[in-house]
Amino acid sequence: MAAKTERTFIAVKPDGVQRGLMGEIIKRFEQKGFRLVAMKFLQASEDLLKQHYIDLKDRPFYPGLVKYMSSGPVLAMVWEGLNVVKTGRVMLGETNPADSKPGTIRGDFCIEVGRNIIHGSDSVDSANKEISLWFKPEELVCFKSCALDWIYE
Ligand code: DAT
Ligand code: MG
Repeated sequence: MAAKTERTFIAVKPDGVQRGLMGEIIKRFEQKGFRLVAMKFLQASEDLLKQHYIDLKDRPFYPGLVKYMSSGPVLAMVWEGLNVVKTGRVMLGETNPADSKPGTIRGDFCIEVGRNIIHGSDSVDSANKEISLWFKPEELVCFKSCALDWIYE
């Protein structure tokens, strides 16, 4: 049961929001069978985004990345399920959309690495860090999905 409660942080970036792709992205995670735990639509502050991407602070694209991510609202979400971190990354595709296969979100909806429309945690550790950075504990919603017994053996 514990494995099924793994959680990941997914965010639709400002370009995904502006391009009207929020519903499509929510749909993919929902239809896959993952459970929504939290969601909020917000204009993230530069401080929050700097912290979110702190591991990349020495990369040349870091200032541009923070500027792009703060250029408009983002849709921040927490999704839960068996291996959701790894499977979520597979659903996203590669960091560079040019390397992403058709059928993945980045493979289907974007072209350049600096406008790759979606974020997903890359490990369980970073997922936990990102979830606590973006959400208060009381914003995470616990409920038993009635579909659970039809999704898991
Ligand atoms: P990911 O978002 O796939 O986890 P990452 O954590 O390495 O990739 O980088 C975070 C974001 O930074 C990525 O989604 C887009 C941007 N980025 C990464 N590499 C880049 C590059 N070489 N040039 C411009 N932007 C880059
Ligand atoms: Mg990353």
